[in-house]
Amino acid sequence: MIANWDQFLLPYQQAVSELKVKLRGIRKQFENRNQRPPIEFVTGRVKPVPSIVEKMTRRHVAEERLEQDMQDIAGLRIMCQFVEDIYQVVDLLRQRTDLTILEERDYIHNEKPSGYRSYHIVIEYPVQLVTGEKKILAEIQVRTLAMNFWATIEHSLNYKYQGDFPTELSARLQRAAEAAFKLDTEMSEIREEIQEAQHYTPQNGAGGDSPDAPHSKED
Ligand code: 0O2
Ligand code: 0O2
Repeated sequence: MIANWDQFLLPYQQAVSELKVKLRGIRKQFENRNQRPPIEFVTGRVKPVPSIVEKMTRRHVAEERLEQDMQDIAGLRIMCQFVEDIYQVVDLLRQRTDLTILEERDYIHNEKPSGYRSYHIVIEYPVQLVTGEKKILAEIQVRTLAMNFWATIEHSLNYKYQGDFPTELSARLQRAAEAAFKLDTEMSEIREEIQEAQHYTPQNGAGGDSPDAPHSKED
């Protein structure tokens, strides 16, 4: 077993801290330009040692392969208001030169059997250590607030059942995940309607003298 976990995990801790600052910086930049940020908030964690050891056993990951084969020792989570924001964030990440995207998994269009939805990105990220540069893997999960609400509660209920929910509960959780996704879709549609209404002014839209014509915010 790894003799010094603190030493092993140090580059991962550094990566999580740096990436939290960088990803929160995206939000700040949008705010400074008076634009709605596609990022609501960012969290991050280094996987606790007992969870790493449990996953190594479950996935038959040898100690020598841990760095390559366990992609989520460093984990970042980006929460967004709307599903469209997720894809905007993914595009922004693709353009960055300080990280390399290795894998993308779209669990939004291909939800997991549990009902879980999120967009997962595995990156290679270089950390600068006193011994030189070290490239580590990190997993970024991008999800809406509704997806996060479902995943957080399902994850905590999982502890109770150790991942083995009775069939009836699994079915209810799947239905709850669908309800959360419907809410996401509805919120996006409401937002689109509001945006359309704002663009529809007597100057640029037809029927300006109709009593039913929507008014822009400036009216
Ligand atoms: P801000 O400026 O308010 O966004 P840190 O010490 O902050 O680096 P820590 O304490 O480990 O990191 O926290 P973590 O778990 O990485 O992230 C917590 C951040 O997520 C906090 O932001 C919370 O405000 C934010 N957060 C958590 N849950 C919610 C939520 O439901 N809604 C919103 N809007 N934000 C949430 P900070 O650090 O205060 O920064
Ligand atoms: P944590 O830190 O507790 O969140 P595997 O880990 O074997 O399931 P893989 O291929 O390593 O799968 O990665 P995958 O499926 O892309 O992402 C795994 C992570 O996605 C999990 O990490 C969860 O964070 C999240 N996830 C995947 N499926 C579900 C689900 O059904 N419910 C919830 N709540 N989260 C899910 P860990 O390992 O659980 O770590």
